[in-house]
Amino acid sequence: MPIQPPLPPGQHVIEEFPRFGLSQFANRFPEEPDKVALKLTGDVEAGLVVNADMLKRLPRVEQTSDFHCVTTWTYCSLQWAGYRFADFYNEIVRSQVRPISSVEWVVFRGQDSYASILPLADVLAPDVLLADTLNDAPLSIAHGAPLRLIAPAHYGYKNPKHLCGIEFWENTQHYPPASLRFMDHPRARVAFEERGRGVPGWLLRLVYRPFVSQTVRQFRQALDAHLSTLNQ
Ligand SMILES: Nc1nc2c(c(=O)[nH]1)N[C@H]1C(S)=C(S)[C@@H](COP(=O)(O)O)O[C@H]1N2
Ligand SMILES: [Mo]
Repeated sequence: MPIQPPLPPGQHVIEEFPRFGLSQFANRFPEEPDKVALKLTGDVEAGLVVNADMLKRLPRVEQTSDFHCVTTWTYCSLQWAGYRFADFYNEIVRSQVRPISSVEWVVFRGQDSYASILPLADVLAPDVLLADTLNDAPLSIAHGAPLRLIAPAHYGYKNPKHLCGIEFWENTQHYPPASLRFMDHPRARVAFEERGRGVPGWLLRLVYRPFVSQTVRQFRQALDAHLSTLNQ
């Protein structure tokens, strides 16, 4: 057996990668899981809608990373592929959208109306991807079709699925958190156990852990029901 590197604080490994999230999103699904249409707005000089062909001009990258949910589960060694956010920013955003120089925050929005925010400096890290495949297959509806953010140094809630919009802002006033304020740390770095805001990470472990199995079940049942309506 290879020696496993230590897990981040308070995490444990699970054997299946679940569809997961806040329960109010269990029954929401992308309307267009096959079509990339990323609306870029915010404190910018020009808006732009980016499609799959525009992304294809960027270098493709592959990356294997672990995925850490704030509720304490970790799924190891997922193989994502897509585009580096930094390449997307440097090649498309800087030249065609032209954010004002004081932009510091990036808001990511999903087709299911989920949203998350991260500092621009954090999403320019080389391991942050706009991913469109997982383990060599196009992203499924469960895991983020058609495109999702992968930011492995940050908890799962900073990795929005079904991306349809990215906004570049000077401050955080345009961002309504999907969850309660204490649940939404501005950076949410896994290594520093930044699970939430104003509450210690070790305490949130204890608060969240009891809800994991029922959430997994709820998300699985909702997906099964959704897929059966699609197949009718
Ligand atoms: N669009 C969207 N993105 C989302 C969520 C969601 O409900 N909707 N849940 C977040 C949370 S809390 C987690 S842990 C991960 C789960 O990703 P998975 O369903 O691929 O396991 O997605 C994140 N991104
Ligand atoms: Mo999560």
